[in-house]
Amino acid sequence: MRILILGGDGYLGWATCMYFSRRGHEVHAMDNYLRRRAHAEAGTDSLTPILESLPARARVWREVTGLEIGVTEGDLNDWNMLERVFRDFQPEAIVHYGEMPSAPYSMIDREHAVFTQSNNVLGTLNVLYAMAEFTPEAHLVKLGTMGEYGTPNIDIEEGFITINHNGRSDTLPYPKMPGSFYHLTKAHDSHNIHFACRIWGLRSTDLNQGVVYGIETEETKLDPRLATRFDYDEVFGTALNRFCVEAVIGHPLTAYGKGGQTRGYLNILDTLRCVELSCLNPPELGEYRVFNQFTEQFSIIELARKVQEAGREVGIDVIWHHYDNPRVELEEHYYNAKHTKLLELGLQPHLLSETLIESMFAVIERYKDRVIEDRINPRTRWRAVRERAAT
Ligand code: USQ
Repeated sequence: MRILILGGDGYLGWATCMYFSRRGHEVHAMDNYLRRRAHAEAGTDSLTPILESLPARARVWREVTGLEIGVTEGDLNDWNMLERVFRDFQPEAIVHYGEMPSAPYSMIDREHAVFTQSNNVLGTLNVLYAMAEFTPEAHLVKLGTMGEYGTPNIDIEEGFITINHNGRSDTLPYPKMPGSFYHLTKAHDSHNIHFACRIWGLRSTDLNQGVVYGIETEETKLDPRLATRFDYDEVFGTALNRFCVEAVIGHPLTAYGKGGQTRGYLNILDTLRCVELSCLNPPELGEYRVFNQFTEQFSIIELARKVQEAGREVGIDVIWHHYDNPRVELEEHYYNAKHTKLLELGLQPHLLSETLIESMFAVIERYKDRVIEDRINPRTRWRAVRERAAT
């Protein structure tokens, strides 16, 4: 299958490029390096050393495996470039990770919020137009987020809910209540994608993914130069990945607030398999479907305890602090999200175990001298604009 991977330089994007290439697909990666630029501006970096560009990564991939990955260094908001990629490559599937992925980044200030929304929402709108014009039969596999739903006090369904109202019934998109300007972009994208499927007959799978953890895949292990990025800083790092780095360097685990915040989590290996299952089982033309992509749910305190137990096994003394929560979110709440559709397609989850956490510790240990410790504690406050206005 010809697969275009948007955001092919990122944590999941690069791992996905190699995964599909190794399984015989023709892969083309596109990326505008926005995350590399954001790190350079903030003085932070990936824990794992990664090669300087996508062409360099593709060169080493060819050297190690003999396989080709095509590359375009460019922006989804550059229509001429996007048009050229779609015309030349004629993708059958488009795996779309090409967005600014961080909730804290989107909450820094007005400029970051506006950039996040225009980059993500307009970039995806361009992708929809490119599909409608050049590859109307292709399948868009779009990375959405479980954060689109927020934390409602009822069960979360997979994308749609049947509502009985005043004696009538309909199946409608599940209500959205995202928790950051970033998470909101994914909800806006979902509406645009659903609309494009309805009016133009496009097809799409919206993957509402939970928080991903893990540092290695079968392909990254082939050669250290094939590492994918791994962020642990307060802006781009996510809960479990951060906790593992914090444990290894002896920093208290940064549990925000009461720590009852519960989310869906999954191993990076399962992300790759879920995206593959979606590509291999496309929806009908005109269909917009939603899969909730996670394998287990945990609260922050449960995660901290797991990291602490894994630490005990390998002689690391792990402590955690309840940090003043920089976000505005429920810290104790009901959470029960359905996630059966990918299992029905054949997903066999890699569940979180102490052994897995210990193997993450071992990889982190190798690179621990690269950790910039003063970028770990939370700084980005959701109410910053109101706090600034009040002083
Ligand atoms: N949290 C802590 N301590 C930390 C980091 C996070 O207690 O050091 C808490 C947060 O307050 C939040 C929860 O952990 O309650 C999850 O935060 P996160 O930073 O791990 O993940 P989040 O901001 O929700 O975003 C991440 C990805 C995003 C993806 C989302 C899936 O960055 O791209 O969309 O996970 S989900 O969380 O299901 O919405």
